Amino acid sequence: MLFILLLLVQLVHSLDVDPNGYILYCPCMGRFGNQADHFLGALSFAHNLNRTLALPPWIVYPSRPTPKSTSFHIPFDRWFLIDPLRAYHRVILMEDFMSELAPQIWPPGKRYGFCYGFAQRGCRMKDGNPFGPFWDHFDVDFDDSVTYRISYNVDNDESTRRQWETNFPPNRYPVIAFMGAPAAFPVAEGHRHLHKYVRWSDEIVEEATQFVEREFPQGGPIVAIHLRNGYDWEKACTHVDGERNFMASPQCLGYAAGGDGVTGELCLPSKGEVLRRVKEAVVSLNAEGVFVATDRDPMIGELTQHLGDNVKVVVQPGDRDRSPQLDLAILGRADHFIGNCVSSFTAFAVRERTAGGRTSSFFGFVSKAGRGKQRDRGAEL
Ligand code: GFB
Repeated sequence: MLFILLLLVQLVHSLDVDPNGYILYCPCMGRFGNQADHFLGALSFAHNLNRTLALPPWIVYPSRPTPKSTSFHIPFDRWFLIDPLRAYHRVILMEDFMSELAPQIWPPGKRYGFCYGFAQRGCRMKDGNPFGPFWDHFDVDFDDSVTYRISYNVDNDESTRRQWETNFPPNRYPVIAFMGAPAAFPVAEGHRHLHKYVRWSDEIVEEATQFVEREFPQGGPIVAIHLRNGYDWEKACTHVDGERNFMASPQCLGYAAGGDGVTGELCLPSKGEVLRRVKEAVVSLNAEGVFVATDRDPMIGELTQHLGDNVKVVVQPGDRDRSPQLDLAILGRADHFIGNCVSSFTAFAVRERTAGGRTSSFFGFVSKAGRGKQRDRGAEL
């Protein structure tokens, strides 16, 4: 009887294994916005290869790192729901994959790390932070490595997709564990729409709802802004003038060649530009308040003075400890959003808003349609 029961348990378990195999990867580039861009590409890649995607934890870098804590790991489902993703493709939490399936299909001794190119000494899957701590978090050591030179871009490209299948069939390679995300940065234009499957967890939604109801009790329209003005950003923006695109800027400048190019004002908008654009939006919406998300200077004094006492300007308390996810969840739901075109943090909010049919604009940038309107207004005057 016990034998039959064990057999049944094993049978049920083996049904859980995807015969098409799995994709694992370390979200080892950049912080949250970068990782989210990569996530959409990885989701599409897994979908195209028809392998289940293991949802990696988010890697967070503490604002005050110590030698013992240079990065830590937040399970994917702490911030996002899993079921909406399943409407698009098969996914499993990496934690569940490692505890329930890895002992059977990816046991020690069969763990190959995959990396692009001709790495002479193999893939150094665990060299440095965040690579080492990421795999250590799951007690993974690699037994060997596989290098490949096939593009991740398999959208509408049947021959590249077939190369993946032929070189790495699931029966020989049930798990492809990548050194980094099998995806482009910034996110490919054709993958942006996948954001509609990315939904905040109930906990984050509740936190955002409470914050908005507490701070803006009249329930009137709210303008939200992202002021990316931290020290790393100031440095990154110093040499952007003349670049055709820089980091997430295709989100406003476009993916095609021959756009307007990046300017200092687009990357690190002046205070004058911020005040002017926020006032325009507040007046046009008759907004009750402004929510500011920032990694450094929220400009509360300047904004309050410029907008007058009837408009409440709010920032999360906490200075360096403001929650990026709470900020993003609020940016996603405001009546209008003005962000930083070059930042992938802004890009997350913009994609969420687009998926929900809400409007966004960017400091230092006026779209072609907007330029037309400006011209018309000029002609009317
Ligand atoms: O999200 P992220 O990849 O966007 O990295 P970028 C910026 C990080 O800074 C966020 C914090 O993940 C947050 O931790 N941060 C930025 C914020 N803006 C805000 C905000 O409004 N509120 C809160 N609470 N936190 C890239 C980085 O950043 O910039 C790269 O990923 C590099 O590593 C590059 O530093 C210069 O695309 O803006």
